[in-house]
Amino acid sequence: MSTAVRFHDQHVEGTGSSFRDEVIAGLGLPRKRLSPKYFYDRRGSRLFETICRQPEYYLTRTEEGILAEAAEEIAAIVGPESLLVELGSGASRKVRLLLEAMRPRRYLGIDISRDFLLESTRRLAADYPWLEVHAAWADFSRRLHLPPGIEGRRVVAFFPGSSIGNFTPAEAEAFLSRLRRALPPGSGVLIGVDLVKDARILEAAYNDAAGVTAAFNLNLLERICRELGATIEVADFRHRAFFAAPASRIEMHLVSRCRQTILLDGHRFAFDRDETLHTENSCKYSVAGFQALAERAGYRSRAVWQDAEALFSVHYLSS
Ligand code: AVI
Repeated sequence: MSTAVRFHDQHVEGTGSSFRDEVIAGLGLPRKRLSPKYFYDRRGSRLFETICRQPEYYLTRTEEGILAEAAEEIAAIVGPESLLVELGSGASRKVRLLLEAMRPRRYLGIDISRDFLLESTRRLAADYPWLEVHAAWADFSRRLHLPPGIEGRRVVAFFPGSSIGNFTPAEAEAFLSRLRRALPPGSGVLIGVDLVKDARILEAAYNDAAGVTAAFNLNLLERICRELGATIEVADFRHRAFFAAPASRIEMHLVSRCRQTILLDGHRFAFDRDETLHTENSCKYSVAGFQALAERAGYRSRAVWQDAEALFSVHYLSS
């Protein structure tokens, strides 16, 4: 088997224009907001990797612990799959535990961050010469389909990290039903879901003492300046993350420290002092609450794993 990665360019919409259009639309709303998918340029992806190593950010190490402990059991339940698809593959570290236990024939990593995707899939191809490695550069939150030539096989989708929490529950349900329709019948989904818990633990995870989450949030404004040529005084914004109990979610915002105006492509967006730009929701579920959501999307829950402190859960769903 060659160690080359087969690259599939599915980024048909063109990042630049859709990013610009969404920024202009989001800043024009009465309650300004932007999609968290725009965090992940090269710098944002690197900052996210650093967040995952912060002591307060329990999600990554807890999910890795669950996967390490349950990998053989997961492989036995999931069965011998010919294709493992990772959604939002990022640094592709957790998937190594699954690859080693499941030994699928093919791996497909899908990510919105092109360079990061290429780096991580090249590393997988080098480390697992028995594996056929595919990389698809795509925004799977918008459109989801397997690249030609690898559709129609038995598939397990791996969606780690509680990225499903970055959708609202309604969006998560719609996304899971799209995923179910995009994969061949009998396919499964292995999905990491962060659990609702004491607000202090949650808030600490999104306000790390080293300020990495703050830099990740502010990088969105820097990216808008870098890529879209906007004029923004980034230092006049600050990071804010808090647990909104009624919606069971962490909300991240960028708060304007003063009255100011952002200039972009002839548009002017005025901020009052303390006005916010809402940049992310990170929804937290109970196990039963997530299972009910998955059922509404047409999935059945086949198995759930949790850590001893019930911080995080990993679900196996199939249709
Ligand atoms: C990728 N996603 C699941 C992370 C989360 O926890 O919602 C993104 C993140 N935002 C701030 N810290 C991490």
